[in-house]
This record gives sequence, C-alpha cells and structure tokens, in this order.
Amino acid sequence: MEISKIRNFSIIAHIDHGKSTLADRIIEICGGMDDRTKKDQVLDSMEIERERGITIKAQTVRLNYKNKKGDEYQLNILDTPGHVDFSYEVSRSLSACEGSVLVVDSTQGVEAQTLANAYQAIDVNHEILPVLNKADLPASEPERVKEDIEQTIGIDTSEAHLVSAKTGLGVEDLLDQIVEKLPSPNTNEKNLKALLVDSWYDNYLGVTVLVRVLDGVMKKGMKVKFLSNNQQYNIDRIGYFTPEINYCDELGPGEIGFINASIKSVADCKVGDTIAELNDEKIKPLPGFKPSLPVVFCGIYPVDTSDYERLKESFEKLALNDSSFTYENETSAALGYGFRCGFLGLLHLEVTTERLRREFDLDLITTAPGVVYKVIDRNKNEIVIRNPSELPDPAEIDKILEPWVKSTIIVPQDYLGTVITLCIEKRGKQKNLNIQNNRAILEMELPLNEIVIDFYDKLKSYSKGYASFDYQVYDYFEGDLVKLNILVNSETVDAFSNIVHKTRAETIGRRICNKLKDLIPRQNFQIPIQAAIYGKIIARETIKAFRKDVTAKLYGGDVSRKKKLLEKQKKGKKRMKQFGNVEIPQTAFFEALKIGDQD
Ligand SMILES: Nc1nc2c(ncn2[C@@H]2O[C@H](COP(=O)(O)OP(=O)(O)OP(=O)(O)O)[C@@H](O)[C@H]2O)c(=O)[nH]1
Ligand SMILES: [Mg+2]
Repeated sequence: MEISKIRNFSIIAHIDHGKSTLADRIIEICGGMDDRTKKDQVLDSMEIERERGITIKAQTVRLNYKNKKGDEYQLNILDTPGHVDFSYEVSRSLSACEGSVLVVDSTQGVEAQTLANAYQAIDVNHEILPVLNKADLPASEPERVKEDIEQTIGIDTSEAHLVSAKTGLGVEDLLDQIVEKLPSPNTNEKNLKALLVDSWYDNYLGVTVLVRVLDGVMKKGMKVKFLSNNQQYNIDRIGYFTPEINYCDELGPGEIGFINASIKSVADCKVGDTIAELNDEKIKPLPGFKPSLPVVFCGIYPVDTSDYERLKESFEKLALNDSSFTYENETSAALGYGFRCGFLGLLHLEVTTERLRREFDLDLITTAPGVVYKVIDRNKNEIVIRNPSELPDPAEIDKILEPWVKSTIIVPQDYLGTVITLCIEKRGKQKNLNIQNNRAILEMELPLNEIVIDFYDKLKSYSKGYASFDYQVYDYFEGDLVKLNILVNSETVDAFSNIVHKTRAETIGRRICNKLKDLIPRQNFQIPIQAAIYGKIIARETIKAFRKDVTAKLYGGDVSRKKKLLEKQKKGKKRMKQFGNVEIPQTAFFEALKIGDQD
C-alpha cells in the first residue's frame, strides 16, 4: 500500500472505557469479521481475558477502510490493555505507530490510566484523537467530560467525536476523522529497518514476531539479523492479522505484520530490537525499549510435591508467551521445593496463577506477595532480597532500602479525605493536589510494599468504587524495615514471613494472627498462632481445639451416605498442607496478608 494511505494507531484508555469494544466495531465496519467469527471483544483471545472482560496482551489488526470520498486506506490498529500492570504493553504499542485514539468513557471522565496513557502518547509525539464513548448510556455527559479532558490533559476536544462502541453510533465518522487527522508514516531510507514490537509462541505458527517496518521492504525468503544479539534468520513466512492470519509476500515501509523465521526461542527476540538485512553493515540500531521489570514476587509451590516437575514445565511454557514473568528455584522449610516468581503487579500475579491452575491443571500454594528489597551490609555490599528468608542477620545489616512509587489517584472530592487518610496509613507522602470540577487529582509517593497487597481494594471501597489509581516504581529509599515471623503451634512457618515497616509491625502481626485464626480450621488440639520480630512475640491468638465429626448429624444406618461425606472431607483435606500436626489450607498463605480495615 502506498505509504500516504497507511494509518497506524493505538487505542488507549483507562480500564473498561471500551477500547476492545471499539476495536470490534471498527473491525466490523471494515469487514474483518464474518458472522461465524463474530464475538464481543474479539481481540481478547486468551480464555482469561474473555472471562474477566479485560485485555492483558496488546493485539494488532490490519484492516482496509474506504472513506466517504471513496479513498482506500490501510489501518493498523493496536488494541492495548488499560490496567496499570500491563502499561508496558501500551508503551511498546505506541512506539509502533504514529497516532493514538484516546477513548474516554463519557459517563465517567478522565481516570488515572487515561492520564498515564495520554502522557505516554504525548511523550512519543503522537497525534492524539480524543473520543467520548458510551453515548448510548443515559448517564453520558459529553460536555462535562470534554471539559475534564481539556483541563486535566490539556488537549483540544472541539472535534472529539461522541460514539457508542456498543451500538456503533458515530464510529464511521470517527474512522473518517482518523484517516483525515492522523499522520501517515514517514520513510527516508531504502534499506530495510524494522522494529521488533512483540514476540510470542503461537501453537500454530511457532515463534511469531510482530514487526513494524520503518524503512525498506521486508520480504519472504530474505536473510535478516537482529542487531542486539546479531542472530541471523531466514524469513520463512510473513503476514498480518485481520484478526485472522493472512500470509503475504512482503511488508512495505510503514506496515505492521508478523514474521516466522525458525526462531527457536522467544528469548532471542528482544522487544524493541532493530531488524536489518543480513549484509547491511551501516544500519544503526533504534534506541530500544526499557525492559519490563517484575516488581512483585511470591513463592509458588505445588500442593502435591510430585507435581514439581510438571509445575516447572508449565512455567517454561508460560514464559514463552509472557516475557514479563520470571521464575527461579526456591526451597521453603514449610512448603518444600518450589519457585520464586516475579510479576508486573497483583493482577498479573492473579491471572498467571489462575492460568497455571486452569491450563495446566495444577494445585498450587501461592505465598504472600512481596517486593524486592536491597540490603547494604556492614561491608557496604548490596544484596538483593526477593524473599524475606534471604534477609541477613540484623547484626550484618547496615541499612535496608525499599522501592517507592509515584502514584496518581483521581477521586471525587467527597472522598478525598478518606483517601488521603488511607494513603497516610500506608506511609504515603502527598506531593501535589489539584481540584477541578469536584474531582481531585492527588499525587502521592508510596512505598510499593504497602500497596501490593490490598491498597487497590481498599481504595475502591473507601471511595465507593470511584477512585482510580496509577503508579510507577521510581526509586529505592532507606526504610526502618524488619522481618515479621509467624509461628503456628510454636514453629515458624517461613512461607508466612514478611518484611514490614517497624512502625506497622505490631498492627500487621496482630491482624495476620487474627486472620489465620479464621483461616486455619480448628483441630483436635489447641493451636497458638504468634507473630514475632527477632524472637520477640508481639501478637498472639489461639485456635481452640475442636473435633469436627462430619457424620455426627447422620443418624444410624445409611453407610453409603456416611462414606460419601467422609470422601468429601478427604478431598477437602487434599487442599491442606500439613505442618507438624497442623493442617493449613492452601489459600491461607496468600489470604493471610490481605488484611481488612475492620480487623
Ligand atoms: N453501554 C455501553 N457499554 C460499552 C460501550 N463500550 C464498551 N462497553 C462495555 O464496557 C465494558 C468494557 O469494555 P471493553 O471494550 O472490554 O473495555 P476495554 O477498554 O477494552 O477494557 P480493558 O482492555 O480491560 O482495559 C464491556 O462490558 C463493554 O460491553 C458503549 O459504548 N456503551
Ligand atoms: Mg480491552
């Protein structure tokens, strides 16, 4: 396609503002979906994306569009995720295109990720088209939301379209605006230069690399090299998604598509890498992307120790499709052999463990999530701590550093007080506050370890669901941190250990004990649950003895029913882990740290 007729753009927005639904309507209008393949949020192809109604992985489609004047265009659309954990997907999508369609739910307005994503698009010099979605809903307030966009983001909304991604209202007009207002790609050179946007393992295609051709032409059969590692490949197949797979012979300048090149491992495909022709010595690499770094870590253990190998294989498979997920061996005195795994955030952790349970049919124990600390020891060595058990003896520690985030919280003014109280309880430092039209934009700095567990849930409940939140890790600072141990029946269960701020240790310790008292079922002897810092007990609860006889309420004869009930109880037991004499349910390891404000 002639380069002036190409439009490459990302659809960006806060979570649930309707990006994937808008992509559906665009695909439909451009004839990319027939009735057979038609479904809602067609680009959300992972089972877990469909079930939860969220986008995790950015997706690209190529469509042909004929505008009202009869001119034909090629559109390459990148649907992106809205949740903060996956903002990395947004950043690399943005670098593959020239413009962004910024979707804002007209019943709500600018939210935290609207701001964060809009700023990312501004940073890469995108032309941004604001769009007001959900026009079909009675609560739609386009004028208020336009003003909101102008005031908070500072972009002109005089030509912003009001659409309904659900009914399709206004979407064709939006497409006309897109081809008219968004710039076409530029090219100056003849030699091939392409950006490696993404790579994944596809069961059907094998290792698949999403590329954006910047200059020159990428052809089937061509020999190419990846500049970062100098790997050489022969392009076996080339194509694009509509969303179905379409093969073609070449991708010209400005085009986005995929290649297969007998690449053995996704690990060889560095996102942000530059691809050039094999014998081209002059080509200069593109600046590349910042790698995505896991910020939240937890231990994952098989309930049944014989599942260890299977778990390892599942991780290998998972990592093929998810370069942000990391894992390494770990052993726990309480849980045996397992892995320490790294994630982009709590949602990423949740969906990954859910996929393991489901796709690989594994019964797992997930320990409480924590962040990465840095210890400077007495000899000034820096030690990276991903697991509380790695914390050296206090006598050897000079200081402990913890990661802090810069966050933006957008909340109706009525809830501002409670939200600030929550942030302060979490050791937050207020940096800035702006109030516009009864909505507060609050900038806070917070320690990451205070927000990974339950901050988001609390923020939502404190604000009746109205607050939105975005954050970025920015630096490490010294903190007065201690290791909190939990003893069940007088024995430390290392999987419950946690690194906490000294001023919060007692409260957290008390809450964990209290929570465990409810999570661990009564057994036929008394079980003390204690929290301790450096051997000093700071909290205690007791689980009273109780013998649960499930058959007690069955009178007399019916043996088969009795058997069934005992079977059922046995099954329930499989979900427990035995510690000395005590059985702890598998969910307790994760849940214990989710401590509500009522405790
Ligand atoms: N009434 C109405 N509902 C809409 C409209 N657009 C989207 N929705 C609904 O809003 C919800 C979220 O839509 P999605 O398209 O999945 O939102 P998204 O922005 O892709 O969400 P993430 O990818 O998770 O960030 C779904 O239940 C949609 O049916 C609209 O124009 N009108
Ligand atoms: Mg989506």
